[in-house]
Amino acid sequence: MAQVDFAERQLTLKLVYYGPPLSGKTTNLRALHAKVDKLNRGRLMTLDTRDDRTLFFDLLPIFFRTSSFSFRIKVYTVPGQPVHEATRKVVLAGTDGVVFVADSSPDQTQANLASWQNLTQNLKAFALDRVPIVVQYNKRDLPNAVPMAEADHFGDPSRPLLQARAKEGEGVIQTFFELVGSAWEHLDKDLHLANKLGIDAQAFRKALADHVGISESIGSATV
Ligand SMILES: Nc1nc2c(ncn2[C@@H]2O[C@H](COP(=O)(O)OP(=O)(O)O)[C@@H](O)[C@H]2O)c(=O)[nH]1
Ligand SMILES: [Mg+2]
Repeated sequence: MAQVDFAERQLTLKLVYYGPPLSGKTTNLRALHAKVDKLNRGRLMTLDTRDDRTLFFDLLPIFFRTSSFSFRIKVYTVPGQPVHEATRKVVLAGTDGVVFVADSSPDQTQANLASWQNLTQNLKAFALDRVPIVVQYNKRDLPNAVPMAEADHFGDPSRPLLQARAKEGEGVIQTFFELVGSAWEHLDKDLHLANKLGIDAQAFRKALADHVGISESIGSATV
């Protein structure tokens, strides 16, 4: 759950990039790190997965302030390999939203589904099954990428599917903004952020775009 400190006028959100092994979660974070102004982000911490370690994840802190409030967003990735289940649970605990990075490669269809099922199971165990999930189909550059018309909607035909080529930085900011906006709206229902902070969802999205966004993101962030 988000931490909100009214005395310090600070809100901290936790977001997690989830998905099968090698779908491009770390690449998303690297691209975000490269695109966000360095005044608005901390060091990208990435730990390479080796089987003799117990805890691996990437973490990118992003922050910005408005005239009245400061915001911190901690963005994590989880390791996708089944063996790292314990790490996934630790990282997922208390999340305010999830980007599910699906792999567009046709031979990863089953791996996508297995990871999705693992995600929904873990969210349920944490009573987080209502947090927003944004699905991103990454690696759209692959010549044999699964056509979007045939892509799995993971149980909800009306679920929007975002597209990305994270390696080239395409679609990364859009995905991030989509999730941050949805996470705000989700939290607002419980915490009444708009009332307490004097900033509504639209103003929050605009502040995010103004402070963290780059030109390519502004349009998509405000629709
Ligand atoms: N073709 C292609 N490869 C990608 C893309 N994004 C990531 N990759 C590659 O996929 C591999 C796994 O990426 P990584 O971010 O480490 O995956 P993670 O295990 O989900 O963190 C790397 O070789 C990346 O360069 C993409 O958009 N297109
Ligand atoms: Mg990774």
